[in-house]
Amino acid sequence: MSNSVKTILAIVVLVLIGGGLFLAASSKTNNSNSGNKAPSTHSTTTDATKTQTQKSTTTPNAAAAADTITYDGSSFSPSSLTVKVGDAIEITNQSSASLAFNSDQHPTHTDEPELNVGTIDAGQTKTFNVTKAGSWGYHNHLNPSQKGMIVAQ
Ligand SMILES: [Cu+2]
Repeated sequence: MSNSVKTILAIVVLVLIGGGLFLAASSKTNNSNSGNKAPSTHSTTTDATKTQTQKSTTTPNAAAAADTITYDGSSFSPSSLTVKVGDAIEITNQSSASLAFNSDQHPTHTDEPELNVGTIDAGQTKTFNVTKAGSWGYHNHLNPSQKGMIVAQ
């Protein structure tokens, strides 16, 4: 009989230990669940940040379409154009004559060679980029008194 009692006590002890381990495991699982909730909140915040980043990336692209210079035969408009570094800039020749769009200084055109777009026929548009920050003068090489400025920030 005493052996049977010991066996029963041993089983009870094992069950209690097992139950304790189960509870401990359960509370760990709960902890890890609540631990998972916090990162998922963070990833939601990250997604929102990504969306904002994409929006702010889209905005300069939309503004890039407005980075245009027009030439009417006597002057450039606007006379000074401010852009973000790397933005595409369109130069449209609205005159009835050819335009030679070149960087200052005339005649070497070495201030900012990215502005050396060259000949733009009447009615034509060319696109270029300025990848160096600064204030860059340009002119019509065929009539160097016709000047303009691009400010890249
Ligand atoms: Cu020139």
